[in-house]
Order: sequence, then C-alpha cells, then structure tokens
Amino acid sequence: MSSSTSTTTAKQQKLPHLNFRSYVQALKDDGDLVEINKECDPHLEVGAITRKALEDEDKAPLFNKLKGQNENGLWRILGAVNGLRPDPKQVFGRIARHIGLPPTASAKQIMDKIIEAKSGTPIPPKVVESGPCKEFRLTPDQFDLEKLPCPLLHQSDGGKYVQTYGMQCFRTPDGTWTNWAIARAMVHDRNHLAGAVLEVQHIGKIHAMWKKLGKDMPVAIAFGAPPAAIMAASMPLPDGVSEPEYVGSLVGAPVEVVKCETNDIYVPANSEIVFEGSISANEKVPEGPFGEMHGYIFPGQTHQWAKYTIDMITHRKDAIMPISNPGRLTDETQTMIGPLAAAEIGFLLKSKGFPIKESWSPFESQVTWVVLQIDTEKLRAMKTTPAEFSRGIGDIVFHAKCGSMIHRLVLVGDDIDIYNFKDVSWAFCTRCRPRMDEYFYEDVIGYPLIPYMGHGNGDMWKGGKVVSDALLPAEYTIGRLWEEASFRGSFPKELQEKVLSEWETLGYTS
Ligand code: JRH
Ligand code: MN
Repeated sequence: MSSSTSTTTAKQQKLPHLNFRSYVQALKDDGDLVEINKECDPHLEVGAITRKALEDEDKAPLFNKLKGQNENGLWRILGAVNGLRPDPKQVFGRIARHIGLPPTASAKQIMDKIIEAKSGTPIPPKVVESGPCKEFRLTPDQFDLEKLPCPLLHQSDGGKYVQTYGMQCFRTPDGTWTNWAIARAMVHDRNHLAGAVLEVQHIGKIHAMWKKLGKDMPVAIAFGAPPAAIMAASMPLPDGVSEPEYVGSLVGAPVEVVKCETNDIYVPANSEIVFEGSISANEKVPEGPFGEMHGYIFPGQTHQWAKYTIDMITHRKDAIMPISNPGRLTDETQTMIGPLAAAEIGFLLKSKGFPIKESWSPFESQVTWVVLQIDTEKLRAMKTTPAEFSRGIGDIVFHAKCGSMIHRLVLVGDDIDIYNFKDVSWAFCTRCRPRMDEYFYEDVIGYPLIPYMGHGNGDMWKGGKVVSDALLPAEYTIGRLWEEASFRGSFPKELQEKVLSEWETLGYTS
C-alpha cells in the first residue's frame, strides 16, 4: 500500500462515523453535548438524566465522573447517543452523524443512503495488528462488574444493564458468517452477564448452531464501536449477510478490526471497551425485567435467559461507555430499530417487484408500524386488486425476519409524505375502512415485547398483525378522483405563491 493511501485510510478511520471518540467530538462541535463533570451515580441518576434529555430531545449527556470509576477512567458514560436534536433543521443530526451524512440530512436522505448500501459492493473489514481498544487489559481477577459503574437505568429493572449500546460480535461454527448485533445484557455477578437471546434474531440462530455441537459460543461485546457499525448491528439484514461487509459498503471503507486476546473473534480496533467471552450452550440465569422500547416495564417479571462469561476486558484510557435507556419517545430503540426495519422491508418488497417508493416507521406508532408509499402509476399498470396487492405484501413481510417486530403495515398513495405523521394519520383515518380494507394475520410470528402481545389477550408469540390499505379503490384503477381540501391542494399555484409572498405584510409573522 502506498503511503498516500495509508494516510487517507488513517484519516478515514478517524471520521465520526468510523470512530466513536470522533463522534463524541462531533457532537461537542455541533453544540449537541453536555459534559457533566460533577460525580454522578450510575444507580438511577445517570438513567434519569439520560431519560429527561431523550424525552425533551435535548443534548446528549457525557458523564465524565462516575461513582465506581477506576484509576484508568473505566468508564465514563454517554447517554442519548442516538436521540433527536432540538434544532428543527437537525432533528436527525445524530443519526446522520452515525452514517457520515451532514447533520441537516432529512429522514429521506438517511433512508436512501441505508437502502443504497444494500446494493453496493460489500467491503470486508481490514485486520490490523493492534488498536486503541488494547491500551489496557484486565483479567477476571482484575475486574468486578458489580463494582464498575454499570448503570441501573430504571428503578424496577431486574439488574444493571451494562450492555445496551455495544454490539455482540460472533460467527457461525464454520466461520463463514460473521454477525454484529445489539442485544441487551445485565450484570449477573462479578464476571457474568445475563442477556436476551431471541430465537428469531441472528444471535439466537447462531447460538443454536453452537449449542447443537455442544459448545459455548465465543463472543465479544464492543462498546463505543464505530457508529456506522452500530447502525448495521441494529439492522435486520438477511441470514448469511455479514454486518461488517455491509458497513464497508455503507461508508465506502473497510472497518479496521483486531483479534481478541482470549478467543478468535475480531472487534473494531478503535472500540472504547471490549468484553471478551462466551455464551453458555445450556446454562441459563435470571434476566429482566427491563424498561422497554414500547414505554413499559412490568416489575418483577424475570425470565431465565442466556449466561455470558466474561474472560477479559480491554479498553482505552478514559473509555466512554455508550448507553441506551429505552422507554417513551424518543430513544435509540425508536430512532434505529424502526427506520432500519423499514429500510429492509422496503428493499425486500422492491426486490420482489412491488412498486414501493419509500418506507418509514413513524415514531408516533412507537415503531410498531411501517408505512409504505406506493407508486400509484405503477400500481395501476399491475391491474391488481386491493385484496391481492395487500395480501401479497403481508404474506412476504410477515413471514420475513425484518417484519418480526412490525405489527401494522399501512399502504398509502404517493400524495402522502410518509415522514410526516399528520399526513399518514390523515390517510389512515380517512381512506382505510375498518375491516374491509384490513387484512389480518394470526398465523405469523408476533413480537412479545409489545404490551398487547406479551401482556394481552392472545398468544404472545403469534399473530396480531395487519395490513391496512389506505389507498382508495380508484388509485388501483383510474387514479385519484379527489383534490385535497387544503392550502396546498385547493388553490392555484400562483395564488399560493402570492399569499406566501404577502404573508408578512398581511400581518402574520412567518
Ligand atoms: O443480526 C434488540 O439478528 C437497539 N434490538 C437497542 C435493542 N434485539 C435492539 C436495543 C436494538 C433488543 N435491544 C434483540 N434483543 C434486544 C433491546 C433494547 C436495546 C438499537 C438500543 C439494548 C436498548 O434481539 O435486547 C434490535 C436488534 O439489534 C435488531 C438487529 O437486527 O433487531 C439484530 O441483529 P440481527 O439482525 C430488543 C430491545 C429489541
Ligand atoms: Mn445479522
């Protein structure tokens, strides 16, 4: 490699979307960070401050001094890592910074980039000899998870959820498929975690392969991984697709990875903190409850779940542990899980020939819906019927992994701005006739985390899904018969422009 190429590469690896420490600096430069230097308590105080910042869509808190921090600064905490910004021109600024877009990027620009990368050239990670994550190494006699500043995020959480924004790195026993994913885990004791391993997720599928061989699954959790990597880790990419290669395609550069000390897993070299270890093939420990993405916690409800053993912690000096504190709007479980599932669903349907223009999961639906904007001109050319079209879409999405967390698909025409919930709810409430325009699914995988599933009337693992067709019948045949009764829809363009240009002189403040 020529020296100029390696300088470019070194520079690239320092960009905010490829380097968590630079991402924190970018938030600071954007005026989107509050550095808290007084000592804070990881027992609820960090969680409370993070929650309020998320709910107010205010700046991200960086907790520089924590009770329980060790002499090498292990660790500081960053909250609201991928929340929303107060500035209306930069609402999605943090998501944009995660994937290398300017902070003013719109939801559509963000979705376009995520979807485009799906058909880009996969770029495999680049193995390097060492990296910042290797600055300090702690063997099990040198750390105690019960003493380190692991946060209790909600008062009724069943444990200290230290893993909420790190990514689990693991691979199939034959080594052909590497997976990066986010799945929650809490402290069990000084060197063990208890964590969710859902069957439908890749962590569940790959864990089952190791279990079949009677082996524990080697794993590493990389905290403060490159922001673009953590986005990919939250995206339901198809079986067999390695997240690190998708990240390469997303950012146009390889992620630099380094081998773990105690197993053969590779982690991003500039990660802030790495836990190395394994997930037991058979042993289970109590896990949960946890304040969840739909805004609820059901106190006292503990389940037996996967047991992790941590064999080593490596970290940078003054490492920053990123956290997600899920609940009511708007946190990372909404800003990431919803849009990333919507991207995958839109891509899947397009690849099967459905005329989908755009897809989005409204936060206002607590990311239980995905809205699909239909190209109605192409729809008419299909000479299909509402039932055939809606069933065709539901049959694909509700049987796919990317549809597992989504319970309602809303089909709308191309007059609707799907990123604007006022538009979406207008279409849903006025064009989708209850029952007649709805196609129900009871025999598909359900998402038990949604309260009406897990704590409702029916089977928590199955059903409760619907395609809501908010296209009027004419959109399938001869085209829209209506005009919108609104400023934009019911007046000649020239008059609209005249009114706008005179708005202030009329006595209004714009
Ligand atoms: O390769 C989760 O299978 C984010 N996801 C955050 C979670 N999936 C999450 C979280 C995504 C879960 N967590 C799980 N178990 C989880 C829980 C809350 C936290 C962005 C912040 C930890 C805060 O199986 O514990 C979604 C998951 O990452 C994606 C991804 O596609 O579905 C999985 O990777 P594979 O496709 C819970 C909530 C949903
Ligand atoms: Mn995956």
